[in-house]
Amino acid sequence: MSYVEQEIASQPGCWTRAAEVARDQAQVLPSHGERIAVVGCGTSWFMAQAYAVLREQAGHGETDAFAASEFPAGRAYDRVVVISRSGTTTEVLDLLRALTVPTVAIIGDPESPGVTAADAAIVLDFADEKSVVQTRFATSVLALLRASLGEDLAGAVKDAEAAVTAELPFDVTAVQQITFLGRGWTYGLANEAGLKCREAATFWTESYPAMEYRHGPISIAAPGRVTWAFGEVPAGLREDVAKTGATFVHSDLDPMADLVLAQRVAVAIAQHRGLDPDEPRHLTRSVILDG
Ligand code: F1P
Repeated sequence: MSYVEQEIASQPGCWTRAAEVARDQAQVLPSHGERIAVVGCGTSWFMAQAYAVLREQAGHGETDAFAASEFPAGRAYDRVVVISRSGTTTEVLDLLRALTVPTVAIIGDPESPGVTAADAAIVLDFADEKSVVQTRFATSVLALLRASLGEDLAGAVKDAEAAVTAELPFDVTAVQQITFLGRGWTYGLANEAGLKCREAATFWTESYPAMEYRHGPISIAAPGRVTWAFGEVPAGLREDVAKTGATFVHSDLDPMADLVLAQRVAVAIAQHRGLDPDEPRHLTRSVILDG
């Protein structure tokens, strides 16, 4: 079994531990009412997107999400939350060193420079990964952040237990393309699901806010292709996809558990293509740029 498969399967237990960390570390996480930004790169950025929507919707305060490289210098935030598995990503470290507002970093590797570059660090070493392609670190961070907003994750954990062994929702040996959709916080999950398939399987995916799909991207839908919606499905969307001949995929699982299914689809497509998902093309565990 590949490392990534083992890491995918371990997510339910990691989420339970992450929710415990949220309780233990409540004093370093953003306070109620603070205006904050959340940043990361790649997968970590997509988790930032999901958390930003959840926090604002839960009434905890204005929350923006940015790719670390696109952080708008000069904006007034009370705190910046940084997500990085490696704690070595260049854009993340550059930003941490440049910021003058309080920072908290959520990091996988306890020995990394990100831990000391931030004013406070929460280390999820139990969720760190051998794989290049992130799965359990990302979802454990989001589990921690959801728990910090007062969510009970027991249902999500139960759904994840089902998702690690459930039958995949379509034939991965026949699918040509997948478009992932989400609304609100699940748009970040859709972005992450799309990235997973590109990274692990060099497979063509796209991702959009669900209501944007009919504004052009639906032209890609066709027999042999899949449209996969996370969370709330806009009225009429299922029917509109059916008319194209594409397969519509949606699950009643917690959307984070549905992401587990998408991670498994990414690995299954890679294996079908004869690729090793632990050795993704052109990728490294962390992007460390010269100069
Ligand atoms: C972020 C990241 C990963 C991506 C790749 C390169 O890393 O962009 O999302 O899969 O491995 O690095 P990190 O800052 O969370 O360590």
